[in-house]
Amino acid sequence: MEPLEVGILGVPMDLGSSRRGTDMGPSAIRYARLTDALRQVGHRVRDLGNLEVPVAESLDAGNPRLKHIEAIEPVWRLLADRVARLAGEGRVPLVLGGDHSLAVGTIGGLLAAGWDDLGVLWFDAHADFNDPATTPSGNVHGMPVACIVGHGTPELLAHTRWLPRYLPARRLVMIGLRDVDPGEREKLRRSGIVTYTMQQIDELGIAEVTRRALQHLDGEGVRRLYVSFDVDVVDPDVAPGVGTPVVGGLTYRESHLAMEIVAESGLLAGMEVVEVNPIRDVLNRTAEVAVALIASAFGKRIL
Ligand code: 6HN
Ligand code: MN
Ligand code: MN
Ligand code: MN
Repeated sequence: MEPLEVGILGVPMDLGSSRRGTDMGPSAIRYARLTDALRQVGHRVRDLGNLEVPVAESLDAGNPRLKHIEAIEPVWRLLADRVARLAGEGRVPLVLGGDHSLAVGTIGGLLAAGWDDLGVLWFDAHADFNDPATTPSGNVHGMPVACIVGHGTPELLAHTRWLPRYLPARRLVMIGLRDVDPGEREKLRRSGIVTYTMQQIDELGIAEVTRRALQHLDGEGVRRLYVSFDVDVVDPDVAPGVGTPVVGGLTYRESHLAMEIVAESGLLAGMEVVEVNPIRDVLNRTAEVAVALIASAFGKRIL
């Protein structure tokens, strides 16, 4: 991989989740020596620090079907500005979460930067395609995909009016699904989003699935790839420090192979790693896995 100018941005947010702790994700990932790992691969790295995010205890959650949205939306807008600026400077944004709701800000920022050839690989145990009508929890980290592609109730989409446009649903591919809520299922099937469940990964193998996903995005005109990586896609035995663990996930090597294939595609233009929750971890194991995965996505090779 060519040496890149990587810009790291932390988003210490857990307002989109009902469990505290993902606000400490950026620190945990930095503590696992992220910049060293990227520099060893040959990239130039600049860490721009963290965004300022309100603390849950200082707020009222408000609407129980859209908790903390009044505090989350300003974070989205701030994050989108910062990501658009990074992209405008020719830097590759690397965003550290934080709960997955932040993806609306990062992807919104890339759209604002004029990335018309953008496609997204969404690694996640969950579909994150709920809206206030379907949510079982009221947690916004279960809704970012609905916001990004503009499929949701007007109440939800009212909070996305600052987006320059929505991402076409066919430019987002989900990999690793194994926990989809009943209300998400039909909506997802009709959405145009391409999905690969754990069953398909078991049958086809992660290499074939990742290649098919990239091939599909290529056919949609995607030339810049953004990886939204929810660490709960990895099996909880490997990555226990997450807010919403689901058994039956990717092995250590499957998740790495997917990132190695992403690197080989030559299309990686940005990445976020979200839902690392050090409070629930065994030592700092999940952040260490996250750093190893980032290194693979950014071109680290075994030989
Ligand atoms: N995440 N589908 C569940 C919900 O509450 O909507 C879980 C969402 C988890 C979200 O892990 O990013
Ligand atoms: Mn409102
Ligand atoms: Mn997620
Ligand atoms: Mn998830």
